[in-house]
Amino acid sequence: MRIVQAEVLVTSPSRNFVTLRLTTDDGVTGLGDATLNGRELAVASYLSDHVAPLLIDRDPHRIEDTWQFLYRSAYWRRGPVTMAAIAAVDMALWDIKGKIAGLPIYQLLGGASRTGLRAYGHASGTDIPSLFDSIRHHLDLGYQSIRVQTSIPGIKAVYGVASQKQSSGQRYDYEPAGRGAYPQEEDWDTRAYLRHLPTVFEAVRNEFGPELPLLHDGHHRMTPIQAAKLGQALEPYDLYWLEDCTPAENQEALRLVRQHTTTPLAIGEVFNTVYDFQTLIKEQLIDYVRAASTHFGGISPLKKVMDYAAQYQIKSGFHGPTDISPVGFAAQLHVGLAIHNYGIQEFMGQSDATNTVFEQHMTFTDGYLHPGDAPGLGVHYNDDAAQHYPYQQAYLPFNRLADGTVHDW
Ligand code: GCO
Ligand code: MG
Repeated sequence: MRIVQAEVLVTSPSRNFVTLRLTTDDGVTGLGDATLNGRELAVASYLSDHVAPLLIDRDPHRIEDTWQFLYRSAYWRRGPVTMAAIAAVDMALWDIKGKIAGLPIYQLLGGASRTGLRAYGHASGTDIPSLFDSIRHHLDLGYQSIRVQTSIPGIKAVYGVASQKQSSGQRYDYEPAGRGAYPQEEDWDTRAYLRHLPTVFEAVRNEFGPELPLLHDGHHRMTPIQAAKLGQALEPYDLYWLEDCTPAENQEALRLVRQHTTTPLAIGEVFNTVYDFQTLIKEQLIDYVRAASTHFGGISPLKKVMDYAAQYQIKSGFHGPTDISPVGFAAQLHVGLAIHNYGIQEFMGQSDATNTVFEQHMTFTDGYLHPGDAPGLGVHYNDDAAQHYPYQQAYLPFNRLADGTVHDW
């Protein structure tokens, strides 16, 4: 069996997505997600200019060999562009293998370790009443775990707080990169944030009780000592996790945070390889691995990092915003169902337009996700729907402090 075609598909139903589709000489197709929010065309070029020609005539069954070939033969290792491209190939090959075997990928990874994948949803509000409404709305949708993000008095726009509905009535939230030729500038004040956030969690606990698992995303904005202080301040509210409390390319920073707080820590959505987690896992400085299949080289390395993490009782919390396409999302659901050390899965849901381009077998019932039992990933790419949505340039926002200094967004 050999690969005869490698197509790079770019579409923008409500945000940009990059998808790789491989076809074998028997006509079996496999999909892979290569979406890198705000830098999509770099991955599309990496794939079409440098990877697709190397795949033609290869045996699609040789997943590990192809992964190692792409990783090592490039010489230049790691990085989000490279690893998103390799991820797409890896997923597409697993998809093909599953279709040939007539099995969903989770069966090829060892079979289901649970009946469903507990998911958390994103509640946010510009003030306490709107935050409570958002939490209630998510509980109505079936979510049993809730991420809480709020506006901060004195700060105009904050990551994670949904905007108003667009006048068109179309779904709109903070997640898609803003369409246009330049990133939007937002403002930030860490001291104001550190003062305000514990009061929000106190209000939420008072209203919703002690049981509901609550999460929060610090989005890389704190120094280690600020993160330690926040973790400590949030301890009375028993968070499920505090995410990305520091910019974690400095893994040692987490030692300091860990010394000061028992609030569980989750990190890794911007990581690309197991090496980014090496110290964090070995020294048990985190509790949840936030990698996404799409930015971490695909299904194969995601399974490997979780097997490594299992030795240290560290669990999964895979990154699942809308910039992980339904293809990448399905890939990590299959991994999540198979591994023993599953923790929780982030799930925002995609727009209707996205769901017409990517036809899926995934289900979300009573707060639990399941990838479905279709062979392979269980996702079909609808070319006719996709062609209505050409690529649109888009950038994530960035932050400046009051004195004009650029800060982590
Ligand atoms: C999350 C992430 C996202 C990122 C996004 C950037 O926890 O879901 O922080 O919201 O901001 O993936 O493209
Ligand atoms: Mg995050």
